[in-house]
Amino acid sequence: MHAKLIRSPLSLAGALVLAALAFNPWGCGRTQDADSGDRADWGLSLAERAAPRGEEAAILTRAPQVPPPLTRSHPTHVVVKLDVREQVGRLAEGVEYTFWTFGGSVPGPFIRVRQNDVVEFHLSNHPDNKMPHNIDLHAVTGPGGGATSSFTAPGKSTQFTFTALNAGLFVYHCATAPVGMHIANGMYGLILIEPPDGLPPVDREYYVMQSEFYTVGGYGESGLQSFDMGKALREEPDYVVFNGAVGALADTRALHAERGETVRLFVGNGGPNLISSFHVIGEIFDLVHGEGGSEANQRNVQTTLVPAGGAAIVEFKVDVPGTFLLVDHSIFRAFNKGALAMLTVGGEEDATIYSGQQAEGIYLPEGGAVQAIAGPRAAPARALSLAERVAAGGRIYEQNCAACHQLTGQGIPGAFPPLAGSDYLLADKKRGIQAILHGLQGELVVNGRTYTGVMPALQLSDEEIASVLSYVLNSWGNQGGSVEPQQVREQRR
Ligand code: HEC
Ligand SMILES: [Cu+2]
Repeated sequence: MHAKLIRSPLSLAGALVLAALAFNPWGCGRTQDADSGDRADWGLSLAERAAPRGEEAAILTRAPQVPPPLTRSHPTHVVVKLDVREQVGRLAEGVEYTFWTFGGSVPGPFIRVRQNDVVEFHLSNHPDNKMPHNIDLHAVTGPGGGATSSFTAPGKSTQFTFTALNAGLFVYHCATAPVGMHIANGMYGLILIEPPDGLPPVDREYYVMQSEFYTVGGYGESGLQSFDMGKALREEPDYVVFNGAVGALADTRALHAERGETVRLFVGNGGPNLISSFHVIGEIFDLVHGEGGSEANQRNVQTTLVPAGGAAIVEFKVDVPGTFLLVDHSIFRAFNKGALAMLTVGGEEDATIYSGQQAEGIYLPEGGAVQAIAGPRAAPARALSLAERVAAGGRIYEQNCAACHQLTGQGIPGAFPPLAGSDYLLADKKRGIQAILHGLQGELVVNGRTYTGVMPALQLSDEEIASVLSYVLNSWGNQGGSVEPQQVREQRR
């Protein structure tokens, strides 16, 4: 496995061999040197061997993009410039949050350097910011991982230099007091230290980082939300997300690959508190670099743990097309708190690997038709205006519908039909009333796609059904309109 991971220096020619041998500090490489009998460089001191040549600016990328693999065969002097910005951004549909960010995004930019590179690190704190910040890179050997040298007040810059001694995938984060709050507000990212001979080539590389948010309002409560210290202390997040927001990697923003390609995910966990049980529904990791270490240490893995302040590299070949969901398999986090991303795979079906559904029938052991989910009943105090009805409907939607139809109303391809732009619903809003009152099952075509799932009847009051459907009609570019409680009453049988 080791030999597969690191290209053998013996396979490289002439001077390249010397360079590769000289800068390959891995034990395995040394053994191979000895076996090869080529000792031309053995007289060099350690310092001479690792001396960087040249200088370059690091390419930084925003998640989910990853900088291109390094092609250098020697270490160099790399300049990394990162700035901190405190800014309002989207946490979920209709929910905003004042993020503290590295580079204006959550997670911060992906940094990619080579083992033994000398990294000149500049941290700048935007003058409009309110707080001092610093950075602790887990890839740094030195006090505080750089934090003790990078405390930066708003409007200031600091600089320190480190040598990337150890290969692997590392988390970086702010470590200014209160540390937990700086991390909870979004201050983390990943830095990859490539081994001297790089990682084996793959077709696609992506950057995915999990983290939690603790908001004063509950999940989905709209408006600008602020940090809730009490929930953070109790480790009870309202949101658990990939790449800084609910749906950051869903629908049009999904990751993509074509059938037959190999995919490498650099997975980080900013925490601040939770350990991730990282899983891709419908895929098996062919290789895992557990805890982000430089060696692949496991094959054929279903779910890998990613510790808070830790990482993992997972690789798999996509053999069949479809939508694959990336989740934290602590599953309520995925379907109820946002820890759900999508990888869409294009290409031809392969029935020898996956047939698709081959039979479908109705199985009703309890004799009933559709089972009902009980819910609270709100007593209407007075007639609501359309605006009030839509606002009330938004909350009902988040609690009763979003788990399946998604906060964005886009549904999930193949499983839950969209409510945004649904030709089925928009042709006749009574169908929405019927669906909620009595549930829905059997074949259903929405926007040309066939769905065969089951929607449970929901025990909502006339008032609530009127509100939630008014919200749906007035959201996501739908045509508008309203549903009144009286219209719901008429549909009850
Ligand atoms: C447990 C998952 C689930 C929940 C919760 C749920 N639905 Fe559905 N819904 C479905 C499924 C599955 C279908 C498709 C049923 C079929 O294939 O016959 C559907 C179909 C629909 C349809 C018709 C198809 C379309 O896209 O227009 C509407 C309208 C609808 N749901 C509205 C709602 C509303 C409003 C809520 C919340 C009050 C809700 N649903 C809650 C799963 C769910
Ligand atoms: Cu900070």
